[in-house]
Amino acid sequence: MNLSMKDKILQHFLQSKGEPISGQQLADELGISRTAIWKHLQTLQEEGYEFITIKKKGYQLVAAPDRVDAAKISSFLNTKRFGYSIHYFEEIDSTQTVAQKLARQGAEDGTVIIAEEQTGGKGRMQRIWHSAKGKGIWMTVIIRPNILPHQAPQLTLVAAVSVVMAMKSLYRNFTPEIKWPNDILINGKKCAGILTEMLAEMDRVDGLLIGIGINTNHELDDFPEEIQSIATSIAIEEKRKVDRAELVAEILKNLEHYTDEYVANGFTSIKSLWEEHSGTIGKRIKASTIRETIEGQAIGITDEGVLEILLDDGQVKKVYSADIEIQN
Ligand code: BTX
Repeated sequence: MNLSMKDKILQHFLQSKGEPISGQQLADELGISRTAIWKHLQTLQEEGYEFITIKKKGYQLVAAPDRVDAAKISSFLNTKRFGYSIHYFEEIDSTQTVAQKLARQGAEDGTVIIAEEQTGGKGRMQRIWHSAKGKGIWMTVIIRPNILPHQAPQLTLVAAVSVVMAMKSLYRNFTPEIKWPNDILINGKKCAGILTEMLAEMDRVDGLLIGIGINTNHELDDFPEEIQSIATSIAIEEKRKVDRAELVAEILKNLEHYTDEYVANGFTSIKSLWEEHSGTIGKRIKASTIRETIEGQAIGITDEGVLEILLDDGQVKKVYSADIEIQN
């Protein structure tokens, strides 16, 4: 893990779960002087972490700011390679843009770009993704599976499954559902969106940028008015604020696991997990494509992630890209 010395110190405190740590012990373990430890603690205090000194025991972390920085995420991380390189920003235009640059410079598989706030968050098809400061998870994971360009949409489905499974393992008060292609809805409202971009040559994928946006600790009025009726957050549905770093770590664990499973064993198990958690399959829907509007019953997805709709006249239509509305 490429943590700075300051982050390594912080990680020790976060993992100590409130127990004091002796300055000498920390200095010995990290191979630096006690003065250097003290200086790093000063910097952390300036960033909003609060420490107290306990006689004969050392320093105790008593308050931490609500951030999704590398040290915080690492303290929950349980992966083999994903999340070992984390690029954290207070504010950024879009994590996708930075990810693109880093991927071109050779960033390793599982590199994470995450920000507290995005000023130019991107949705699909040039749409805007609202990314309020400190409220959500706005991150891109660079992955480098050995696949062909036509398989890339399947990895988008892997990402949706990873997010839903992470929510299901951490929260109890709601059931998230995937809306084709890649929205995560809770009680019919959008809580998360996924945007996948690809760096590829004709016959080879260099990398995929899996952009994940999750409304996490928003109250309703943290959303701009125009989306208040269609958006929700985990905090609204779970009825409590949640730890964003814990959710990030859980998603990274799943994304690594399901990507490896996909590369080793193919798409079948991912496809059935996706269908199992989908709120679209089996429902009557209206799909608006650039050319037409189609109504019918969503009956499944193909191996390419294409949606199949059974029309009233018995024909099955394949939809590659559309906005869909689920009808009651
Ligand atoms: P999408 O095109 O499916 O969704 C965009 C639409 O969703 C908007 O037109 C608006 O109606 C609505 N919307 C915008 N912001 C929100 C929000 N916060 N909650 C609910 N609804 C909203 C989905 O695109 C893909 C989003 C990916 C976002 C991530 S964040 C990290 C990464 N960086 C980046 O710039 N984008 C991705």
